[in-house]
Amino acid sequence: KKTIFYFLLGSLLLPSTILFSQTKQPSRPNIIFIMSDDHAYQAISAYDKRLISTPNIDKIAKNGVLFTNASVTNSICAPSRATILTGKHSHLNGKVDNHFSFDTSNVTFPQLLQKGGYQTAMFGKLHFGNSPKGFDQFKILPDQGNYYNPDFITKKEGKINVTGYVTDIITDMTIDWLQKERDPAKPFMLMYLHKAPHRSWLMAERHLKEMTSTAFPEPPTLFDDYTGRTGAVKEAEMNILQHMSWSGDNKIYPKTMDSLHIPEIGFDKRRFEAEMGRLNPTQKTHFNAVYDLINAEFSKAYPRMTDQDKMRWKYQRYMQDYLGTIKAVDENVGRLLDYLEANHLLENTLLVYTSDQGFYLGEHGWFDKRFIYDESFKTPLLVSWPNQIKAGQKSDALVQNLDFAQTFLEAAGIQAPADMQGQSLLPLLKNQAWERDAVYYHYYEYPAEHMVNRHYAVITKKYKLIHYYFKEDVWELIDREKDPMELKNVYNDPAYSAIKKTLHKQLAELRVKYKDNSALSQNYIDRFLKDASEGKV
Ligand code: SGN
Ligand code: CA
Repeated sequence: KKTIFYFLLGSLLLPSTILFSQTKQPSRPNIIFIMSDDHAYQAISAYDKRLISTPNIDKIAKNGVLFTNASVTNSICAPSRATILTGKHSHLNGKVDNHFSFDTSNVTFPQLLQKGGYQTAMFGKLHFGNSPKGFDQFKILPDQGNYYNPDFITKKEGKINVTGYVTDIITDMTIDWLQKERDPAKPFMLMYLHKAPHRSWLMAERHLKEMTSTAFPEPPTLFDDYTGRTGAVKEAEMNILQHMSWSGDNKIYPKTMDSLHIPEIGFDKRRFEAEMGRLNPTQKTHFNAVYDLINAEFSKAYPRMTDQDKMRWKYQRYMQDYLGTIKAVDENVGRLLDYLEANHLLENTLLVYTSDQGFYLGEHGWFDKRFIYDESFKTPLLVSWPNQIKAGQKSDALVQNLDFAQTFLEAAGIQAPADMQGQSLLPLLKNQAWERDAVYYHYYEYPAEHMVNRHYAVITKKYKLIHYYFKEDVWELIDREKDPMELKNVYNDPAYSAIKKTLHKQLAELRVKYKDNSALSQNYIDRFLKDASEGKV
C-alpha cells in the first residue's frame, strides 16, 4: 500500500519538478572575456616561469584548458579586436590596421547575444575610433587610453575622468557592474579589457620599488643580428637598443638626456610627458622616489657604457616596467575571480583570458609585435567553464582569435551567421572531434610605426611559409621543429622543395577559403597610399 502511495505521490510531483527546474536555472552560460593589451605568453607563469609569477591568471588554466598554439590572424590591436568581434579576417571586416575606424555596419557577436537575451557590458580598451554596438553598458578608454587618471567614454554619462591607476579602475567598474547592474534573470556577456601591458609601461605605484630592483634573465636571441632572414626582418624598427626611447620608454628624464647629450630618437620627450605628465603630485612623489635614483645611477654609468651594455640596460628597464604593469593585471584578475567565486558565478561561466596579440620581450632584440614569428603571432589563451570543461587540460590545437565569436554563440545556443569564418572551440573544449591543420595570417600596417612589411602566411604545426609582398617581394620558410627560435630562412634550401610545394598549395587554398585575394589587398594598399599622400595617416 505504502509503495502505491509513494508511486502516486511521485507521479503527481514529477511533472512540476521538471517544469520548476526548467524555469529556475537558466542553463545558458555567462561569458566573461578577459583580454589584456600586448600581453606576451612569456609573461604568464602558466606558460613560462622565467620572468614573472601570475598565480591568478594561471588559476584559469588550472580550472580548465591552457592553449599552447593559440594565435591571431593579424598581430595588431584594433584589427585583432575586430576579428574577435566579427569572427572574420581583417580583409572582410575591413579593419586591416589601426588607422581607420571600425566599420560599425559589421555584425558582431555581442549584438547577436544581446538580441538573444544576454545582458552585455564592456569595460576598458577597445581602440576602434567609435563606440561598440550591442552593449547594455560600456565604459571604454578613448583610443589607447592612459595609465594614470584616465578618461573614459561611457554609454550613460558621456566622457568621465577617474583618478587612479587604469588597471584597478577597469576592475572596479567591472565588479561594480556585476554587483549593481547585473540582471540575475538573464545570462550575461562581459568584456573586461585591460590597457596594460601596452607601451609605455607605467606600473602601479605599489609595485615600483619591487619591480625596479629586480633583474630579469635575457632571452638567447637578444643580440640577434638578423642574418639568414629576409630584408623585412632587418628593416623593422623595433630593436630595443636602436628604437626604444630612453626617456619615453625607459623613463630617463629629459633633463638627464640633455645633460648627457644623448641623441634621442622619435618624439620621446612627448612620449615621456604623455604619461608621466599626467601624474598628480602624490603619484609623482612616488615615481620620483624611484626614478630619481635610476636617473642618478644611469648618469654615472652612461659615459662608460658600450652598445652591448646599453642593450642590456634598456632590456632590464623594459622588463621592469612591462612586467610591473602585469603585476597589477594579475592582482586584479584575482580580484574578479574571487568575486565570481564568492557569488557562485564561476561554475556556469565560460571564462576566457587572452591578449589582442603576443609581444617580443627581447627575442630577436625586439619589442612590439606585428610579425608572424611566434612571440607575436601566438597569443595567450586560458579557458575555464567548470560545469562543462574538465580542469587541468593542455591543448596544442591551432586555434585563433577568429574562433571566439562562433564559440560564444554556440555556447549561448545562438546560430552564428554563415559568413563568419572561425570554428567553434566548444567540441575541442569538451574533448570531442575538432580538426584544423593550418591557419592563415595577414598583416597590413606598413609603411607605419615600427616598419614591419606587409605579409601573409600559412602556418602549420611544423612550418611557416611567409610572403613579404609590399616593398620587397620575398618568401620565407621556417622549420618550426628544427628551428624553434626562427633564425633561418630555408626557402631556397633544396631539401625543402617538396614541403615548399605542399605549403604553397595550402596557402593558395586558404586564400580562396577565406576569400583573401590580391585584388582586395590591393584595395587597401591603394587606400593607404592615397590617405598617406593627403597626410591623413
Ligand atoms: C602606439 C605605440 C606603438 C605600438 C602602437 C600599436 N607607440 O603607437 O609602439 O606599436 O601603439 O599598438 S607609442 O609611443 O605611442 O606608445 S596597438 O597595441 O594599439 O596595436
Ligand atoms: Ca595590442
